[in-house]
Amino acid sequence: EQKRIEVQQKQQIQSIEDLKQSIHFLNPVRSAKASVLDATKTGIIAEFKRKSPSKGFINENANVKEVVAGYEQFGASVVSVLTDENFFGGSLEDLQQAKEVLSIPVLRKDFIIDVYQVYETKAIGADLMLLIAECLTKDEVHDLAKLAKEIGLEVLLEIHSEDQLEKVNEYIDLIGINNRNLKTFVVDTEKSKQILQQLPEDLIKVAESGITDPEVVKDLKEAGFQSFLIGENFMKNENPGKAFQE
Ligand code: IGP
Repeated sequence: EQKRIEVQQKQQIQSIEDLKQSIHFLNPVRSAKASVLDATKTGIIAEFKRKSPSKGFINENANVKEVVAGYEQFGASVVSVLTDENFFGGSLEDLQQAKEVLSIPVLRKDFIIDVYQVYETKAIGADLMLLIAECLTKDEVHDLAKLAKEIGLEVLLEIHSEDQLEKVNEYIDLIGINNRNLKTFVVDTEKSKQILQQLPEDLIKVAESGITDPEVVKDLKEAGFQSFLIGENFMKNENPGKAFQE
């Protein structure tokens, strides 16, 4: 509720009706699923993130357009943009700016908890929306994902433990396993590999967080992950796009 009020304040209270009006339903969605599977790209979802609760500032003054253009140039399949301001120093505007210079799909990374934010996600030009199982009931995941699909967004559901698997439904396109515990910040890729064994076949499987070197990517790929969400390891460099290339 608090989050919803803040979002509305930031937006100068655009009504949900205004948001619905502003959505171009016929805009072709850039499919993240397709882009991740495109063999000419790397399968990496490269994230634009200025700061994080675990690290504080990573790259405070990064220029969003420069960074994401670099990501695309060097083979990212998807770009993720944090729009949460409180914890991650992001904004809706960051995502809008990213979208202006990209031709690959853009993921809105935020704590989505209600219908308003789903329309907002579409209105700012995102192609794909994150839902975090830990923050939502099974019914909420269902309703938000269903709405997202209806208005032309793909959905990435993030889970962190086996018991959250029951929240997967037919509206989910990609499933992310977060290597990092959101409460303790501990990274554990072995646990993610175990959970992977139990995922439905037809979903695209994304390994998220704490990936710091190519060896880890190789290991996770061999385990069966098709995509890798990486932020800090790129953002901590002065030129994150170039860091991606290396
Ligand atoms: C990226 P990292 O360790 O490479 O910067 O992680 C991404 O996985 C992380 O930012 C993230 C996140 C989230 C942020 C994963 N799930 C949920 C905010 C909300």
